Amino acid sequence: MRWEILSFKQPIRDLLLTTYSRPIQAMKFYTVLLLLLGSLIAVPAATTINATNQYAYGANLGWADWRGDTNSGAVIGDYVCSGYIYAANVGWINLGNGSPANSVRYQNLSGTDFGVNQDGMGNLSGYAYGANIGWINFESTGAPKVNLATGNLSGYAWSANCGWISLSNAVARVRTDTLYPGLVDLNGLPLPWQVENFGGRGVDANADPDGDGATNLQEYLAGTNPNDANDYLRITFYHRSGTYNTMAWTTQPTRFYEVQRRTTLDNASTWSVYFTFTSLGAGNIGFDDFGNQNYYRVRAIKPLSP
Ligand SMILES: [Ca+2]
Ligand SMILES: [Ca+2]
Repeated sequence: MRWEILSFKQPIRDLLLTTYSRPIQAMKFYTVLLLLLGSLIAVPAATTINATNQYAYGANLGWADWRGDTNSGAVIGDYVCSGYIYAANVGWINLGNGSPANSVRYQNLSGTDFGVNQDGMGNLSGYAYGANIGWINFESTGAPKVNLATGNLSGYAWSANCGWISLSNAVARVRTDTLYPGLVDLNGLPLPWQVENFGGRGVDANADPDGDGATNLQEYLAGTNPNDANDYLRITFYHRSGTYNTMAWTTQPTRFYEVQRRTTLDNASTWSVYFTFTSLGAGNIGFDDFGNQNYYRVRAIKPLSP
């Protein structure tokens, strides 16, 4: 039996990790690794908040509608939040203008560069502002957070004037349907991701500066570091015993993974989804395969993509 890890639409050199040979096996077994390219353009949404899960609550504030008037409601992003929450008792609350001065996250050091940040793991921090109630602090004690798998918000924000504001409770919660990636260039790379990883715009999506065989766009989609040659999506283990196969791959805690399968590598055979994991960061699978020849690949899925 022989199996290989191949790249798709990439030089084989860098991803051809291991080839095993065993004597006299009827079945040939190949594994193939691929990152699928996602959509290229993200248009700023009027709000990302779910239409039936939109209310936070504060005892001294009452209900706060994160969809606002829906045209300028809250936008929860990969890097920053923006838009407005509306509470009947205190009026509009501003989560930030969506354009942090450093193009990545608000610094919250001045009244012109304030807002609520998302740290990439779902944790929310920073300041929102309401003209009638002043600053609202998203900080560690209240542990405000967006669940990257479900979009559900949890924890509390603190207002000196209104006390704790609950983002989820027994009867209502705030949920975001998507995470806004920021302005996305035609090459598919969001502006804040480019600045965070390369210090500026104009990054070549097809380049591979760390030489690990994954392009910058593939690294973005897989949530890996485009400047770390040891960090890229790859199948790391495969073993077959009888008809039972076990396989493992590198993971990120911010990604879902999907195993796909097809019977040949030519275009007459289409990839079909073999198994999709519903928990973030799942990195291995065991399964029976009775076929004569199958090819497998692992896809990283960025959750809550617009
Ligand atoms: Ca790379
Ligand atoms: Ca890398």
